[in-house]
Amino acid sequence: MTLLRDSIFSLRSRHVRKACGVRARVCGSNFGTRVSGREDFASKDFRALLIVWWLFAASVSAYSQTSGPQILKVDPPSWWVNSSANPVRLMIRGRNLKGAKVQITGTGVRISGMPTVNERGTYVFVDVLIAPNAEPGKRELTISTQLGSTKASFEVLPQLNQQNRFQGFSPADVLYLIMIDRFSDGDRTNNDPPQSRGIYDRSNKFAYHGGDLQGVIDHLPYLKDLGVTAIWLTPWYDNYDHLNQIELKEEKPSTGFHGYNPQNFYTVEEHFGTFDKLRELVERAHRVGIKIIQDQVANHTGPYHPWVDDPPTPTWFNGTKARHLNNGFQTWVLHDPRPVDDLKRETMEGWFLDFLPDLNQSDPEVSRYLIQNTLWWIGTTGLDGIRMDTWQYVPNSFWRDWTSAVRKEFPNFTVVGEVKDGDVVHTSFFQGGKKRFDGIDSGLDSLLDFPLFYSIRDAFAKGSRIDEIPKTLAKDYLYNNSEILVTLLGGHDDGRFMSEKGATIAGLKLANAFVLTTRGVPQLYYGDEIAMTGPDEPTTRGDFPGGFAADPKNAFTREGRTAQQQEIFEFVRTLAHLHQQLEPLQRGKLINLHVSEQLYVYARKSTSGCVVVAFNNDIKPTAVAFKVSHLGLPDGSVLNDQLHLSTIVRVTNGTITLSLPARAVSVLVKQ
Ligand SMILES: [Ca+2]
Ligand SMILES: [Ca+2]
Ligand SMILES: [Ca+2]
Repeated sequence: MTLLRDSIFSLRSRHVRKACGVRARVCGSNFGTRVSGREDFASKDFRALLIVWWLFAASVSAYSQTSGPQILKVDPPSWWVNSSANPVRLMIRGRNLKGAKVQITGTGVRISGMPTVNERGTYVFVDVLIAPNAEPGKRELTISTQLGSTKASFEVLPQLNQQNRFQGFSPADVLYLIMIDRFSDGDRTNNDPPQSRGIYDRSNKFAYHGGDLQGVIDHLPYLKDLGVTAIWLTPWYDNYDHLNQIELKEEKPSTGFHGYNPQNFYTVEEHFGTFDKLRELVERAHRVGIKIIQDQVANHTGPYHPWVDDPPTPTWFNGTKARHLNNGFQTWVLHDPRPVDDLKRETMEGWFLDFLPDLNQSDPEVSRYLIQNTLWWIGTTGLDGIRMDTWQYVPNSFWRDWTSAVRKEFPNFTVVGEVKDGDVVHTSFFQGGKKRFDGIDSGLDSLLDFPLFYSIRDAFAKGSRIDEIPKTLAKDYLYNNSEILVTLLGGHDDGRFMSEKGATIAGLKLANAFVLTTRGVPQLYYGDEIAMTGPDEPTTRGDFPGGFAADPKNAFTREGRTAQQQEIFEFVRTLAHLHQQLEPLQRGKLINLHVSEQLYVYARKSTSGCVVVAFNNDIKPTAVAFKVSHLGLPDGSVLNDQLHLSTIVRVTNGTITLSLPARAVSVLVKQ
């Protein structure tokens, strides 16, 4: 009975709070003015009547449900001891939850404060405090209303040891982006799972193809041999289980094989494997010195997320399925100190492609949910970094809270944000480390270097002027820290390098040599090391040959590669290993030595020495001379070309004179 009375009291007090909140402005204007004593008493009587009416209405509304509570989901399902996020807020989804009270049984845990329930009685928010000495194991939640009670499970986890976990990434790493569905099918039993029958079809480029986490585990030795030290995996969240009738591709329904349309932020997509398989991948990658970077989405959900029809709070999304802004991608207004407010709102709150529900991070429950979700994936798996999707469409005020929560729990962690733009002025605005004109430091470490990506494509694929590259790099001062930017020549949202008009293997080699020797954190895209083609999305997301059982050739092995594939593979492998072996390529300062229309020579200089890199992007051979005396290379120094070991140059009169064949690169290191 005590429980019942508490429940009624808590429910009523919540409704009273809400009533006053909603009416505050009206109350203030009507009742706040000094009037005669008689009128004042009348007003008080009216106010009392109003409160009684609200209490009555609240009770009627509370008991209009006719069945006991049902629980469908608890987010997060677990948390670990000694976390900086304590208490952890549970969002319990179910039915008939109006007036719900939550208890937790078991040692070392307790409910903190009163739960709150949304208006439809479909979500309860409640805080759980975990004692530092709480024993790991399952705990039981009891959710009760006047009409009954039900149980749900919550697990206390041990805190993962920091060693070899939560490592972050740095310019010493070589990243490799894998689209899970298209890399390797290591487990054929999950290709057409019972949960989501009928969306696996390798002959359909918009369907699932069977790639999974086991396929990545199986190829860790391949990646290690290639010289990769960190893998960025496209999102592994559970995506919708059926055809997407909203997003038509070539006039046909699509699927969420790419992972960017979550229907559940706390589960691994069943086509990719299980949570245990993910943990196994992280552990086994760490054992061979490879880090794992998770691709996260915080701007939106997939179009079929259960929240779309049943939002946990009235302001969970910006707008509703029926009534919302459409994102017009007027992104320049985001760094404009004099923005047109409506345009800014459209870009920040508009639904991506008009159908991806835009999360409202200004709702404190949304913010808390997203922050905890990020911490949960890191804290339960031990992963090392995050690539955050659609960074610029989320308010900086949220990112400030999100990055500080991540850093508080995992101090070495690194985050790279996706701001897809070719303009350094725009891109650099989003990097953290200092307050911008909006008075906020987003805390973001790194950005995908798209301005440089476009220059790389122009110079090395299309054969345009190479000096566009140093011209782009000359704007580095706009970044707070350009050394940590992630450099790339290909990714999953753009056509492949080799499908650009004019692309050649020679050009692809130059592009790889540049990415792996310039400043920043080099990122490779799966399959570029064997010159895969694909002019658009999703053909740029083709299946890696040999990753799937029926494949006639296995390009993961030397025997399975064509002569041309072997040539580029060996070249990328050599550069990736040089990047690991030559410390100046990881931490050295970038110094431009010579730039002309199709020649670019630079050094990477650190306290341990220097590496000189020279490009001829012209279709005819040439010679170039450049000063090196300021690099600590005295006359008589002899340098070897690491890519053609028979090539030796000598410093004379403080100068190196170098002959370069057509479309060639030299990486020179002092003997
Ligand atoms: Ca599979
Ligand atoms: Ca699914
Ligand atoms: Ca948004």
